[in-house]
Amino acid sequence: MHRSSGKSKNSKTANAPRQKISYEKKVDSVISEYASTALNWLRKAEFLMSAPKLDLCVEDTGYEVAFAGRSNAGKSSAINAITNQKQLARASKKPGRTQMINFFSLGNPHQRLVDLPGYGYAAVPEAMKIVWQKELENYLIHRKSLQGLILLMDIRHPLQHFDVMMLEWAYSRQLFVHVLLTKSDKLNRGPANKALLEVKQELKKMKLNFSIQLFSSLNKEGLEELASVMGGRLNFTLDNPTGFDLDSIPEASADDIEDEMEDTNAAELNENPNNNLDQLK
Ligand SMILES: Nc1nc2c(ncn2[C@@H]2O[C@H](COP(=O)(O)OP(=O)(O)OP(=O)(O)O)[C@@H](O)[C@H]2O)c(=O)[nH]1
Ligand SMILES: [Mg+2]
Repeated sequence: MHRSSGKSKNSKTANAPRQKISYEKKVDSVISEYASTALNWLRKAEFLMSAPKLDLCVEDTGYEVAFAGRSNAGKSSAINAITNQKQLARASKKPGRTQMINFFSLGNPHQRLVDLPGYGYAAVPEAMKIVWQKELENYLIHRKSLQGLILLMDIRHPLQHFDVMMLEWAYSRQLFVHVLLTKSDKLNRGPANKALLEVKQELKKMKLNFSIQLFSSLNKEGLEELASVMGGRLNFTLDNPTGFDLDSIPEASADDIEDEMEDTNAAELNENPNNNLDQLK
């Protein structure tokens, strides 16, 4: 029997795969329309304020998603990547850069993302570390608008002690967690996918049904997937992209934002260039 090469325009077998591909493309395009619109929306991010403690945070209304993880995991860089802004959040080679709870509005003050100080930073004096951890804990326990966490782990050192504590604690509080395995550019494709699979399996073993993805702020891997998750959790819809009456909210001027940024810098505490990462075990 003559076997079709699969290239003939008239053959049924040649048409079949083409139909399947076009169907898949249609489904993908629905997903990516939401993801790319959400990504555009996230680009509206503006610095709102920094707070050293829960009482001083912005009003606890609307929806908030916080970026959490060990110091140096890439939280501030991920916020800059997802919002397509170079210096919205302060990223640094020196661990412990983010020392306050930093709020960013997304087009209106009722939908926010939050950059949290990293945990596991050894070089901070013990007394200060205890104060920070208490404040972080207060925020995580009492913040009503907090929908959940984007939990970042360096793909080369996932699931360290505090990460597991954070995951279990979030589960017990019924907060969602979306895990980012960050700095995926540091590994080749094979090892990166292997790491992803291994962490997925570990989460499954712990009976933690959280979503997870690869992410790189450097080469922008995973932006759309993250934008989709954040949009969903922050109540972003295509029909009513903000969900709020924008006219009723006064906009901050560029000067206000600059002033606030300067205040934040002034308030940031002792930086020691000799600091090393505390490897939590
Ligand atoms: N190669 C690579 N480096 C990254 C990536 N993301 C962050 N980094 C680097 O990792 C370091 C720490 O990044 P930050 O974004 O400041 O980390 P952080 O989690 O906010 O740290 P803290 O504020 O200390 O909690 C910086 O030197 C970044 O340039 C990435 O995707 N790829
Ligand atoms: Mg930071």
